[in-house]
Amino acid sequence: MAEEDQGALPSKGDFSAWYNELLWRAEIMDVRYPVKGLYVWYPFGFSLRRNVYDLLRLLLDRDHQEALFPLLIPEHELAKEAEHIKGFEDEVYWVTHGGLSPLDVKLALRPTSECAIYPMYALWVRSHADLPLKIYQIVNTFRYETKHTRPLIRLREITSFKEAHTVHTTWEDAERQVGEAIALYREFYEKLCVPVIISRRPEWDKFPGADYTMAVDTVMPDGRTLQIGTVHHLGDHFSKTFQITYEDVAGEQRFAHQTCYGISERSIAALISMHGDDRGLILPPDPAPVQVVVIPITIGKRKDEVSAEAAGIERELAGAGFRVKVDSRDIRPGAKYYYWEMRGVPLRLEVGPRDIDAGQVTAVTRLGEKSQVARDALVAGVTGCLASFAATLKERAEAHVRTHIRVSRSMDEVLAAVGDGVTLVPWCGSRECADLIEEKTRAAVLGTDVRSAYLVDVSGPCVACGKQGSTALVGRSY
Ligand code: P5A
Ligand code: ZN
Repeated sequence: MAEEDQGALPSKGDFSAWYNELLWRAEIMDVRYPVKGLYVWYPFGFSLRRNVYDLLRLLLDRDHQEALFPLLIPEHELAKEAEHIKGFEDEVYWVTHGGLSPLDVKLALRPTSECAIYPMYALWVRSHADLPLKIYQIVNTFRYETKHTRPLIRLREITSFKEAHTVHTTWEDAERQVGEAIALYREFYEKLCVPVIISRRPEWDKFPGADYTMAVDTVMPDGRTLQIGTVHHLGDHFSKTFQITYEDVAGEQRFAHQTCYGISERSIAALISMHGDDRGLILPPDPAPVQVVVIPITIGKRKDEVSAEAAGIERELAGAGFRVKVDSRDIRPGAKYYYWEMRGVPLRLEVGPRDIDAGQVTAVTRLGEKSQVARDALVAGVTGCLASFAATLKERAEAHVRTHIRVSRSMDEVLAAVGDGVTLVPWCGSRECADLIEEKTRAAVLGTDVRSAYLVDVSGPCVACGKQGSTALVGRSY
């Protein structure tokens, strides 16, 4: 990297500008691909993606199986579930030709894979002994989004769609799975140090074809929410459509009950946005592509000695399982600091002649906390630095969300709160009142049954009509 390239990022206070600039400066995404809503992962971004999705796989692999279904869905399968197709028809890309010949059956690029997977489930599920069935895949999906597209946030090709599809004997068993999926997503976001708010989406905002939808939201730096995961109870709607039946213990044929739940690269958008600062990315140790960077301070004579020391540190840390890199490029240390700060590396180790003489390494976290680590207790020292760094990141993120959730008991208070955050509001549950709130504040009722560490019960007169209401989450979202 030429040192001339060191422009400053826009301040994070201007979140949109900051986000767009960071994506290319930190080499996450290149937005210059000539199709709207499609973006390119740089190698660095892709290694971040791999680490994030490895964490997700690890959680799922406890009791799910990974599989892979086709990208193309025949029109007659996609059209089978009436509500589902109604929800997606405006967003589907169609393949109509093979070469120059029109196809007999139009093929959809999957907007999500219910209609690719469930015809196969109808063949696979025979008996209660086959259930529960829990399968996931990580694939690209296509949605012709008409709202403003944004890298990692609103894509027309979602490149990293993790979708799980489960089949159960009873509605209650599927509901238990909804709970397990929420717990799994909580655990996933803990590893990314991203605080979440869980709620039940209003009827009109549920997944097309679902009984109900539980959503996982986070609060972005500008106070708008981002839906970073959803869990849907599908009841027996799809099993009736696709004839997914099983023989119960008594030998009767019964319709199965299903759930599905998904996460996309919005998880990475949240990770980047939650923690980053004016100098670039800040990554928690778990997903960071490089966890520790070693910078040899080789000014002066003892260059070889310092290089050897840096190499020894790298060997020892790599041996202990850390993702570590020595930056021995022939540029100023300051330029290296800038470079690795932009890429969010949690811990920088500096080694110079003075450190060698003192039997230590200078450790600086990406949040600027400096300490000395004894060379002969390197692994323990680095482990400690990274753990306390992760704890601080989590605390910082939680403070952000905590200070951006307010309580409102009137429309004016809602209006004031949603300018830079979300708010808990008494709401009677009616569509009319939700519409009125939206009209007056440009913020939507995101959900009820709110589950968050910052929850306050605000049951009382609905902010729109004054009838008895219970706690709803209201905010402007991406
Ligand atoms: C659940 C998995 C589904 O599609 N079918 C299989 C269900 N749900 S969903 O809510 O429509 O999508 C799941 C999550 O994907 C993210 N997402 C997107 N991310 C980026 N760009 C998009 N255009 C996009 N659309 C949805 C959301 O986080 C959503 O919760
Ligand atoms: Zn009301």
